[in-house]
Amino acid sequence: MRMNLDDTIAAIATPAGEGGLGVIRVSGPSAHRIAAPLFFRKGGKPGDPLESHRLYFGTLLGAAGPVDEVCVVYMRSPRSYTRQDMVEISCHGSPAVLRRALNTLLEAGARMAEPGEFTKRAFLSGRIDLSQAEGIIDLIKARSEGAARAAFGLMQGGLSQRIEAVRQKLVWTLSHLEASIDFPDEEFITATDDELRKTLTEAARRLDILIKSYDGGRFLKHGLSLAIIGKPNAGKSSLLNALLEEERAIVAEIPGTTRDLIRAEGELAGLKVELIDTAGLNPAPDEVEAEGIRRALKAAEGADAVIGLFDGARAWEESDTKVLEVLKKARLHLAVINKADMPQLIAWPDAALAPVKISVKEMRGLDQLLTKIAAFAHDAQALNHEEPVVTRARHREIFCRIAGDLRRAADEIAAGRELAAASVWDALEEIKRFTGESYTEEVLSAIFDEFCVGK
Ligand SMILES: Nc1nc2c(ncn2[C@@H]2O[C@H](COP(=O)(O)OP(=O)(O)OP(=O)(O)O)[C@@H](O)[C@H]2O)c(=O)[nH]1
Ligand SMILES: [Mg+2]
Repeated sequence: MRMNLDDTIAAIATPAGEGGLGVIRVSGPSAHRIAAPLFFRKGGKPGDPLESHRLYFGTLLGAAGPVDEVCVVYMRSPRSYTRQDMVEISCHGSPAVLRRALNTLLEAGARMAEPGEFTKRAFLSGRIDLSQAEGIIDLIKARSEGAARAAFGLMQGGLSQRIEAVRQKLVWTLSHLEASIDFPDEEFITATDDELRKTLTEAARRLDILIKSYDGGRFLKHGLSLAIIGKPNAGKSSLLNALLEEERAIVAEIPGTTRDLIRAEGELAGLKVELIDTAGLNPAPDEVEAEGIRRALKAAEGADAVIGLFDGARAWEESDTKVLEVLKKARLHLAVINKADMPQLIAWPDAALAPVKISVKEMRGLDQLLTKIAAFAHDAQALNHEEPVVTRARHREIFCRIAGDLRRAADEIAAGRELAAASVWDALEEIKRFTGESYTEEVLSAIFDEFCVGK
């Protein structure tokens, strides 16, 4: 990706296809010089200067005549998305019109923008830090309410503020550490070892909270995969259909109805979820069932969370023991007894694992089940809107390294303040990587290549 900020770039910012409106953005030092002569407003003439932050209605002119009736706004630097001079042109949302309008701008001297180049300029100009740029892309790509909320927080600088608070503590700690290193003989009053240790561990603890929010955050962004396992006829397919509120999987009285995995995406409790219905774990399967069971076990192993579904209307069987065993291997697991509308013959064998009781037939207990599923994905902390949630692996890795540096620094104070100071410096370097104050071209490309053209 080119880094030249002096080029004036242009791109269509709205998705391809028919639409009420389509928007073209132009950013760079020549934005006004390129765009203004192409715009003709009633009572004016082409090339009339545009006032900043004022919406104009008129005609966009191409070499071969008028292109479209448009609204145009000029945003003078630094009050724009990129902090550069920008022009935004709203045309009718026709791919043909937009292409022509864009070509007109390119012929007049703009260069086609690369993916994410507008946001990259916003970052390079210092309007946003790197994590906020990441929030913007996450927001564009958010597929559920929860993901959008987390991305919005990141874009607004929710995580940056937390990290800034940590950084200030580290700067304070460092000033005390270094004062006693630089002037060992003087009677400087610096914080005691205990005070410094306390500050460092407290900062590490704050990072732990953020790190802990990652699982919930990751699920918010990518969705939670949830496999349903159980013996034949327990009602797995019925449960999948009920949760999705559509007849996705075949339900029948005949055991062994589902033979292959059925994957379906849905939104449960504001959360993107991929549900996986599986073949019943029949202890004496035929050949096809045996393959289905292998796939079921593999799905349970690979899923983020597993529901073990038991049939309350039947006595406990060997196949239930197998289901329970597989279930408990999953880090996030939930035992559910179905068919609560029938006389209960099941004797629950595991005092340590309390099952949720439901009846899919009568739609009973499903709310409680949904609450438990939501709790899988975001513990109370991640659900709390005030708290930023970590959704990106890059952030989690950096926070883990910082927390490690700080704990090491706390341990090192007793052995020598120089040692501890070096560890705090390491932590400050990591913070710069988070904000993008120090970056490599590789990291930037990895982030901005995710963007679409026009953002
Ligand atoms: N009484 C009662 N019947 C239910 C309930 N849930 C499902 N069933 C019935 O149980 C039978 C089996 O349901 P399925 O959803 O196909 O069961 P499954 O676990 O997917 O079965 P396999 O695919 O064969 O492993 C069907 O006749 C359902 O109508 C319930 O809550 N109460
Ligand atoms: Mg089934």
